[in-house]
Amino acid sequence: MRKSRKLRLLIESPAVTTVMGASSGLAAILAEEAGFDAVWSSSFEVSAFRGLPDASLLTMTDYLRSAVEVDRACGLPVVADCDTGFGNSLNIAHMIHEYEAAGIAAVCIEDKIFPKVNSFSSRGQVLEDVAEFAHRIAVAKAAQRDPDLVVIARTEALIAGCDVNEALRRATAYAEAGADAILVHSKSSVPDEVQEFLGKWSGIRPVVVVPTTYYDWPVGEMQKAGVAMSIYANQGLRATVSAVRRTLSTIREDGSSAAVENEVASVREIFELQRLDEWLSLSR
Ligand code: SPV
Ligand code: MG
Repeated sequence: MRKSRKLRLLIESPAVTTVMGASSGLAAILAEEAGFDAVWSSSFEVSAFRGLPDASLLTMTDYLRSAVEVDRACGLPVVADCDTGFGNSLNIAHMIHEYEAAGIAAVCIEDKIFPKVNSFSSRGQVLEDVAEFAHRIAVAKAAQRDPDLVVIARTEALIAGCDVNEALRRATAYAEAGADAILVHSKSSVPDEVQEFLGKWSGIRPVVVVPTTYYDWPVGEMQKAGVAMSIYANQGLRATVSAVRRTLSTIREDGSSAAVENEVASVREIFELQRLDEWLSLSR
């Protein structure tokens, strides 16, 4: 079964589809091992691992390459963060052709203007005109050949300081333009505004959330509120930074790695994640 079909079935099931950020093949393997349903190829993570800010510096090709690496490394469907779609509606049609041909199950585009900056940046966010963005969604849907490819329209209305009614107005326009799902992003420390959105939502399309700041919201509660998919966008990146920082400073201070040996993964564990034995069995 194609991964796009797999993802569609997951979204249509009553349980919340849990999606973990992964921006390397190894991160994807760990997300699969932990039991997540899908992986999120995050612009924030991909940029950060390149030592760059999430500020539209990388190209579509950079992001596609990372999404493909993640896709090949695991059996999970990939939900690709495609920022604002890398340009206008022409770029979006091209993006759909490229991502679909590469086997990516879902793409997500957001209603901000290019160049964009990460949603949690203190720099003000500028929203795209709602009719223009709805047109881009319609173009994306017309461009797909695989009927199962999932096109997620993400509204940044709440991120930009607008109210829930504006988020609903935008989400409705995008759903009517053909979006398969709506991502409503929020930077509130509690899920109140997302819950208000869900309470007023017509339900014509499944709703995706990214509980980065309102993290104290278990999936069981999300399900009751009507969430279809939850994306844990950057916890892997943040865990990596904390663990690597701690390990490096200990080695530097102690002048040896003795104190960290019991904390860090063994070389054998890495071999297992790489499936080294399986690869070696290919040789004569
Ligand atoms: C990402 O992970 O790149 C996202 C989610 O788009 S956020 O960082 O919250 O904007
Ligand atoms: Mg992003």
